[in-house]
Amino acid sequence: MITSASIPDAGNLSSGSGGRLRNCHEHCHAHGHNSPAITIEPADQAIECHNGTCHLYRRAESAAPLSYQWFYNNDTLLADQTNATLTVSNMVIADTGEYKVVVSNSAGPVTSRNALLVVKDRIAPVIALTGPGTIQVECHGAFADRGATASDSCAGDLTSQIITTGSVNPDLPGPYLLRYNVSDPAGNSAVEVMRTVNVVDTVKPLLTLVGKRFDERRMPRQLH
Ligand SMILES: [Ca+2]
Repeated sequence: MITSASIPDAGNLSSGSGGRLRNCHEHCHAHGHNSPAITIEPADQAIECHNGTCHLYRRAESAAPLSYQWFYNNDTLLADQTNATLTVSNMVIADTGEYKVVVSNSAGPVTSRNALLVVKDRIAPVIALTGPGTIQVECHGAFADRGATASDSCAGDLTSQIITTGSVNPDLPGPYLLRYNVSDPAGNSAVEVMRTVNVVDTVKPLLTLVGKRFDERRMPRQLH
């Protein structure tokens, strides 16, 4: 059983891997035990899209000065990531992948294990009404719904994805309900937002005479 982690390429070692141990011993001897000694490997992590900051940490010890270089998916060099800790903010779904670091000193490089970093979108979008939540429309008047907007911390503007249900008949007084819903690409649904449209009749009826207008001057005298 391996009790010490002060062995190069510790991520590839196990208690039953005799061949790997032999390779390690050869490597250690070749470098006079001066290669970086690994004490902590970077761990797998799940990060919230755009809202989390990733910290991948690898601890290595050596008497000689150490240098670090992080890589993405094995061979993509992250030019600005040259510290023991990889720190990345505002990660997007496409940043999901494997990250490793190569630690070097004068005796040579040592490569960490690949840490799987999964960027997830677990936050629902938010819908905001455009205009008031309750609208009054005069019967037979014009009505045009101003709709709503939707935004998501990961997917961005989802306004075009909003599904509106319900309808308004401006020619028939009564209350009408419009519902707005949207989901982000990860399937997180926003809290439903609603708008009430009250079609009202507030205009008094207009009476129009049909025929001749009544003229009291032409009434019989006894009726005065
Ligand atoms: Ca989201």
